[in-house]
Amino acid sequence: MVQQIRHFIGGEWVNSASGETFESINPATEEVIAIAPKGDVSDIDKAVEAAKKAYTQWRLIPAPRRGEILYEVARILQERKEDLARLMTQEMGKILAETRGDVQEAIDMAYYMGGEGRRMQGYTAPVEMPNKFGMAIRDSVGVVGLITPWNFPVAVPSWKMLPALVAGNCVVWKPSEDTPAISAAFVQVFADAGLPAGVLNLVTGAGEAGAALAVHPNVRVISFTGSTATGLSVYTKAAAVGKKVTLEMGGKNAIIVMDDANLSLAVDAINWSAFGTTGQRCTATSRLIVQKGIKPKLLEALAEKAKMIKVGYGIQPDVQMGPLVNMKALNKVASYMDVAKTDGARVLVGGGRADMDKGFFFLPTILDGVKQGMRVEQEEIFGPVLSVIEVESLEEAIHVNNSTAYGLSSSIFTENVNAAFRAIRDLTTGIVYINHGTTGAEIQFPFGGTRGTGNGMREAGASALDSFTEWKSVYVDFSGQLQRAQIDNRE
Ligand code: UN1
Repeated sequence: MVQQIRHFIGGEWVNSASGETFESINPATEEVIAIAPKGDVSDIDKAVEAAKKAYTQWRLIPAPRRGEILYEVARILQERKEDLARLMTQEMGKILAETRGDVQEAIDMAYYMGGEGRRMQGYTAPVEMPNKFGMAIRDSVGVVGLITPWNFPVAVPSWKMLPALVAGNCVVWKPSEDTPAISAAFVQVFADAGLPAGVLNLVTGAGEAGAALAVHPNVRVISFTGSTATGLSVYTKAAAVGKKVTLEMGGKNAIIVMDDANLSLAVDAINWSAFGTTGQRCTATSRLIVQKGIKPKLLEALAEKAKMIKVGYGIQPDVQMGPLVNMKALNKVASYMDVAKTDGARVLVGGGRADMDKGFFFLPTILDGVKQGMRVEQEEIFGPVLSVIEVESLEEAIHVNNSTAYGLSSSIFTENVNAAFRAIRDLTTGIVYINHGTTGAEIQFPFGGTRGTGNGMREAGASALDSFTEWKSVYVDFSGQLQRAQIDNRE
């Protein structure tokens, strides 16, 4: 059955002003699962108007009460977890175990941010004058615009909308055009949890709607997760009109395996981090930097494991890896096989489409003989492709890890505590793992990357509030008289 999706604006499910629609395709079966309105400037205008109107009331609701609505969001998500997970698998392809995990991240975040309703910590500091009090408090910013990707269609939006909402902002959300159905189902949870009309608005569609949101004069903040090309374009447009922007873009994450590593631990972690979610995580491992001594044994074990991965429709319980999200992604990943061969790399495992009647399936792929600086070692492929780079030493491994345009996540497998701590000090990524793969970040710590991965902001943890609040410094003079020796005319 094909679902009919609508925008959610001012508490109502509505069609596009233009009447134009687009299809959402199941990447495993190529069936149309939903038809959604293609939002444009006028839909964004209406959504921002609704959000602006709702903001006058929402900002005045005490933060602990706002937090209680988020607890209710968490409870309903828990109740609908299985249904949401299945819909997500149908719409974007990752396997059920992963889509359940995606919903769980949003549940965790809803409880965490619900708790921020009773913290939202600012600070006080002593002031210079007698009978005077000073404090810095977090204030809401107004209407915020969220632009999110298809690969974590519930978790990643939750990292943005939950802190935005608890801080007292109203939201206009433009999700990826690959996932309108799961986005609408997620918004329904907020409506059912009692979020007032207009506080959260959904406009489905493609780049046109996102670009309109990025430049809208009544939107103060844009938070974006997605491809580097789109992120930089959103950033440029939004910055030109003075908005605060949070960006989370590409990754080219590596696992370093030292000669003294626990082999079976490393094999499991690499397999999961490289091929889990079909390699379509910004945190996925796409480079294996391996010390010479352990390389033959490690590659042999990895190749054996990669060949065993059952590729297929993620709704089936025995399937371990789903399809790529769409035909464009499949063509992109496939095109990198020629790039790899031309540059002198060798396909050890996989290297092509999986043999299926339908769907955008690609085999788990390991490329050996990759050298630092090759395109497959530098560019984000966003598929199940692992490039293997051999190194001599820890210093060389760290150098290779740090020499990309991105800086999201990195990992080292070693049993040597000195090597581990040197790596913590010298790996220049926003997230570092010791004896664990590059995926699996938890919501209570800052999430984000250095260099081209972002623009210095962080999501998740208490730092998430930085994107969606302004500091307000407050001075209360209770002396009852004009005090002349102020800082500005002190002798
Ligand atoms: C992403 O791919 O955009 O750390 C997010 C992880 C997940 C989040 C990934 N918790 O792999």
